[in-house]
Amino acid sequence: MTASRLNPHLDLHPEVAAALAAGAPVVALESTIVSHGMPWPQNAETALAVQAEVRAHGAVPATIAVIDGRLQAGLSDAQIERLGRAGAATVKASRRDLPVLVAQRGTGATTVAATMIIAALAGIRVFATGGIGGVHRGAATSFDISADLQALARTAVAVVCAGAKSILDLGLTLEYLETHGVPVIGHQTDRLPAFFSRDSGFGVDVRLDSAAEIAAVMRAQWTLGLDGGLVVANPIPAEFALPREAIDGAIAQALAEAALQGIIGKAITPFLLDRVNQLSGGLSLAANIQLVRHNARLAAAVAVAYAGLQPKR
Ligand code: PSU
Ligand code: MN
Repeated sequence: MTASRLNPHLDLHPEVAAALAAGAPVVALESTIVSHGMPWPQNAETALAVQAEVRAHGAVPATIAVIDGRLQAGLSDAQIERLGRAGAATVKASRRDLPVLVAQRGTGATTVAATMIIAALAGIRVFATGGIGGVHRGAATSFDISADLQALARTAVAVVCAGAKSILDLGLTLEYLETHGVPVIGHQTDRLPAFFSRDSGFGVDVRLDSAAEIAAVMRAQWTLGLDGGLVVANPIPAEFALPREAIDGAIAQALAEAALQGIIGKAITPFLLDRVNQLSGGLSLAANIQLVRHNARLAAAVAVAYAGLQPKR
């Protein structure tokens, strides 16, 4: 690891440091999906496969986490394996956890929000994940709105995802993003995808069909001085999509169990993800793995296109 000159708490993997110095494409990847989003060993296997997808499509992967108080962009395979084995024993680190982990030299797996913040500190503008957090169902009384949405409002990173799971209220999530000026781009679709399914029933803000068009919007946004992020919603490939009915029952049951057990705060999303995985059987995990890999390929193409728009060094 190389200490970054950009921030005293940031370390870059040498390969990431070299790519950034050369203006070469880099794709950030999150680590909560490893620790809290999938079971061992598929979590670590998927993290490595996703990194390989990014490489195969011309960019350098930078999986992000906090290790012993250091913000790290780019992890070793051994570090990924450690996060995968530890699973939910690792702290799930969102925005507000970062200062505590840094000051106390703790270790945390970063959510979309925290990954965006660290990516931006490192100068990485494209990030691939599975699904983003959002406004939870019942938020009118629970106030549960993921910090991912505030990070999207203020952090200049494009997040390639398969939309969001319908454990969330997707309509309210779109309203929140609109209020905060976050473009929601559909890649080759005008429908907002809902993670396992290609259509949530809601539309996106704009449909763009190529990585080059997406990169052009990113560049326009940031040269306009509009500092926030963008959502690039990339629907799961049709051959891996699950019928809505196959997943709706699992989501309804998981939500009911969470309410019964009084699960709230940062515990709720991991609880719901885990229960939906269990209740829908191996089917949902297989789809999850495929969509993350698919997002990594698009993110690499967007990073390549975006790097091509930057002045040469
Ligand atoms: N949704 C998924 N898979 C995930 C997550 C959300 O389908 O792995 C993870 C991501 O790391 C996301 C986080 O940033 O959960 C959101 O948690 P919360 O709702 O507590 O902000
Ligand atoms: Mn929450």
